[in-house]
Amino acid sequence: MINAKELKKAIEDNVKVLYRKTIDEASKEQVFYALSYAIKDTIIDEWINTHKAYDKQDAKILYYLSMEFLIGRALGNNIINLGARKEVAQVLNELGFDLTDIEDQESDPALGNGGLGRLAACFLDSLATLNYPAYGCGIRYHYGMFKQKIENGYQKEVPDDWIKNGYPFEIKRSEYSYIVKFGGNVRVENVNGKEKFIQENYGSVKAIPYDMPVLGYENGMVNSLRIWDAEAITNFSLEQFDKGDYQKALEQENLAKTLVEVLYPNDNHYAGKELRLKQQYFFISASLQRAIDKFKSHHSDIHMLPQKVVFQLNDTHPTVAIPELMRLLLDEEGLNWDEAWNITSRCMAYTNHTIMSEALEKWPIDLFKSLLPRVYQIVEEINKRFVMQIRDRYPNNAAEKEKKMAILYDGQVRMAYMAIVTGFSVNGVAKLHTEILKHQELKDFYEMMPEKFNNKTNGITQRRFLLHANPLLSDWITKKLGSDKFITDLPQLSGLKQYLNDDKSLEEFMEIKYQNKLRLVKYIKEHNGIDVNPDSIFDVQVKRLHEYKRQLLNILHVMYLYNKLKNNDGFNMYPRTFIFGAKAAAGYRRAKQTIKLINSVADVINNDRSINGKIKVVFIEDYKVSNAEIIFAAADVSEQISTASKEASGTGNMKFMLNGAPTIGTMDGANVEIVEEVGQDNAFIFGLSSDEVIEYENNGGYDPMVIFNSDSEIRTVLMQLVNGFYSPNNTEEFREIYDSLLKKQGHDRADVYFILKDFRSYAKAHEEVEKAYRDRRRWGEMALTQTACAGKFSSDRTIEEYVRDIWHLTKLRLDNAK
Ligand code: 9GP
Repeated sequence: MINAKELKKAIEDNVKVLYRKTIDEASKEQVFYALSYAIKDTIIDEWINTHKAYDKQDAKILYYLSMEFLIGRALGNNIINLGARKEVAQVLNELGFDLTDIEDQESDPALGNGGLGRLAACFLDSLATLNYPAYGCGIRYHYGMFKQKIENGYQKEVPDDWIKNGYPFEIKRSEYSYIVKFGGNVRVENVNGKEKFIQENYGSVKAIPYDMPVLGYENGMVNSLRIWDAEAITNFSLEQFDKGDYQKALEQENLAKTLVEVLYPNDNHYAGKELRLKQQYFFISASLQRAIDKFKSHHSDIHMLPQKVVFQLNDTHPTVAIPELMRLLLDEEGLNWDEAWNITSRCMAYTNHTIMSEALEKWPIDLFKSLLPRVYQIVEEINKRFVMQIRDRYPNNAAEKEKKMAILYDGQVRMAYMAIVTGFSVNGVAKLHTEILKHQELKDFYEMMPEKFNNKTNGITQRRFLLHANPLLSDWITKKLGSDKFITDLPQLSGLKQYLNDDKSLEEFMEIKYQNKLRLVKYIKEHNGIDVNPDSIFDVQVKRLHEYKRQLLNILHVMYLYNKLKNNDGFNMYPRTFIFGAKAAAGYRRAKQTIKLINSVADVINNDRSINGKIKVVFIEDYKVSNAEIIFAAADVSEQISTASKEASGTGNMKFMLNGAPTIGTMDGANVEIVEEVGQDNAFIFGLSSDEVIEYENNGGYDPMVIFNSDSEIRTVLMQLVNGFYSPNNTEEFREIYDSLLKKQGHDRADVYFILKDFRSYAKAHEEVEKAYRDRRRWGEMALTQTACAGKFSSDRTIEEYVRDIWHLTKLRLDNAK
């Protein structure tokens, strides 16, 4: 518990010590640091205590291995989880500062791209809240996800130097450094009749961990997020200098410098760059070496590892953990193959987050082999043994099965297959996704090893996305339910259903939404300079920009509405604000063109006085965790419009739902389960089903030209892409987008994401949205239903399922816990 007097003194003292200033002279940024260090001080004992309890209770530990942790700002979240928001706000008030202003000083640690990294961050929050011993293991990228600027409608990427001024919530732990080796060759020696594999002529770096505290909610539990930084091995370099091997020493300096420099800004798309594989091996090797050492400090028998350690592979990115653990067990621990395999396959579990083929990592064998020569030998052996199994099991069609399932095939290392073959669990992230994996994408594996497959529908943490993001709503819920138990038990929200028939409660709920809309209006004015009408419907699509997520469908529909407004005097439209927020990977042309299109449409529509502000289009620059919180709380409508079958789960959909925004969406990912919870009547569903999409993909039969020729309104919208309507200075600006919808692409089909096919049913669903919104009571009921039914989508539920079915962890007891 925070002691207000002590906290005040600590802030004042920190300002003095850090900046030689008194509090009345301090800037907001200085107060941010002073407060953050004070908060860290209050956490530190619990952090130490938690890790002592790990040791004392000989706890089984989860290592959540992930290239990305999109944690967002820590200060506010830590204060929330300490249960001290009101006290801290009060103390700051007394010192003449506002807590929200101070929180705004923190740079957003953006060590992730989107859903995958944010999920990892939500999981850490839930693990600590539920008392499960766990480390998040990742990379301390010096530059996180780029900051997005919009210039003249185009996205511009600006480096995100998030640690420039130091990050108050991390501790460098040099004592746990490890060496990671790259390249060279492997020499085999015979030692006492046993083969010994020695990697030589390699380059190496030192991996140094930085720990960040991950607080449970008011339970005294503090887990760690461990992110690895790289340094050159100085003494080794000196030795090289002595030998005159100047080049080698420089290479090591360089390797260390570049290794952790940047996060690859690709979401659902793998870049195939050598540096990326180096990053993967770097953090995996260091994390595994540390996990084994930690285990060995309490146990003498390495065979016990699966009882005490479990590694979850967050997508294929950390899969090199499999051969690396084998290497450590074979070469360092001296086990034989069968022993090492037995341990490895019982320690490793894999989560698949996508069926998008461009996201499934495959490494060219030559690259893999030259970078990780010993690890590659092990991959070869794993593959050889698996291929033998295939031949045994499918004597009549072995060649075909090998083509579909072998880890090494066609000059490539197929990482997902290695994870499936080795691990004891393979899970998808929403029911529909898991079914597609089992019966389409990974059907051969499912047939061969069905017992490994399971579903874990994603979730989000209500501590950040309700308590922190929407304090008005959380306070109201607490009042209505007579308790704040929902903070750690989200299904309690179902208690709100009793207010669905209560006009007064519905009005209160709508008033909170209105206040949150005003907060967003202010943000948009400050950041975009656009005036937005808070009485309009806030229709929001925020997520990474990707063709399959179909921001294009959304903006084409806006263009269509605008045409209707302009051309049809009788067309009566409820005012709408279409809000977009999305970053495009720097090298993703089509995505960047879509951003330009949205901004060009915004320019034309927002400046057309003749439509009386009936439509506004806002592209929020630099969508990130901190502004996401403001956006979710203010949304009336949640756009979840991916081509069915493509979005594995989605988690933004859950954040909107929790904050009372009904979904307009396809039956894709977790939308399906959201509809299950709220009922068909409380969602606006449209478009092809996943089965229909897959059927068209496999057997053809869809020609967008037919729609273009027969639907004049759609045709007009498409023509406006190429007649200068939105790009008077360059009619070719959007030609590629136009072509992608109508002309055969690399794929052999046009409109690969079925935008024209789904357009009419999307427009119809929007009409339904408007109809429902016009009926204030109905809308209130619908909106409250979303929040009341959101219980299932807490990451606490997801984590309990992982623990029950995969990790088998035991809750830690904390003696000094509150
Ligand atoms: O695209 C999925 C998204 O649907 C899901 O919610 C998220 C978390 O499971 O993972 C995303 N996948 C990736 O970013 C790459 O596999």
